[in-house]
Amino acid sequence: MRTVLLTGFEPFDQDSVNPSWEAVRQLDGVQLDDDVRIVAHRLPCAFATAGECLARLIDELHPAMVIATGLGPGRSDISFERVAININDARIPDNLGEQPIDTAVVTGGPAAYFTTLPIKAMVKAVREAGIAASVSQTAGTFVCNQVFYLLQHALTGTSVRSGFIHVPLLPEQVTEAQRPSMELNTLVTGLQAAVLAAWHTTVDAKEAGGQVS
Ligand code: PCA
Repeated sequence: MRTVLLTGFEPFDQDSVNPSWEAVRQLDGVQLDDDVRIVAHRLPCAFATAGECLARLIDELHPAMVIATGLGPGRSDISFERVAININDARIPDNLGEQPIDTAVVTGGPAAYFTTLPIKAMVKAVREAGIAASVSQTAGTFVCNQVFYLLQHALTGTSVRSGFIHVPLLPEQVTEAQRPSMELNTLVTGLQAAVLAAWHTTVDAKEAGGQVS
């Protein structure tokens, strides 16, 4: 049996839930094919421990694909990250009180890594399920970007594809009316469609997903 490792994060910044973990935990054990299933794990929201935790999971599980997810407060759709950059610049402290400013994720590492997931096909699959999705050109500079960078760094040169997805807040987390959110069930359905598309797509779709600045 092969494994697709799906991770979500613990809550951070005074939130009591993190929709990324609430959604991926519901996909734990889901079968993608006869011999492939999703295994879901939660990562700590801390610069010092998140990467270690992910590295341990990769060592133990030998996954055939890895998709990390996190909350992007302010995101209005399921967003598929294109690029991880080699910088930590935290606007708020992480869950261990650490707030790195302008430090490298990996000293001497490349400036950036691209996702190795077929993100255009994944966006398409989620939209076909009637759920809002887009390509995102930045994963931020907090713990999610760090984990995304470390993930791509660890798997570079292997055949294991990997990447990162940001999800919106849940409706119950939104106090100001104008902040976007997405229902948990919608997130679960969207993420499942995305993971399935990733698993079954080797050559990405050629569809516009960029932005004019
Ligand atoms: N979102 C944060 C870190 C953990 C999470 O779920 C981020 O976007 O960096």
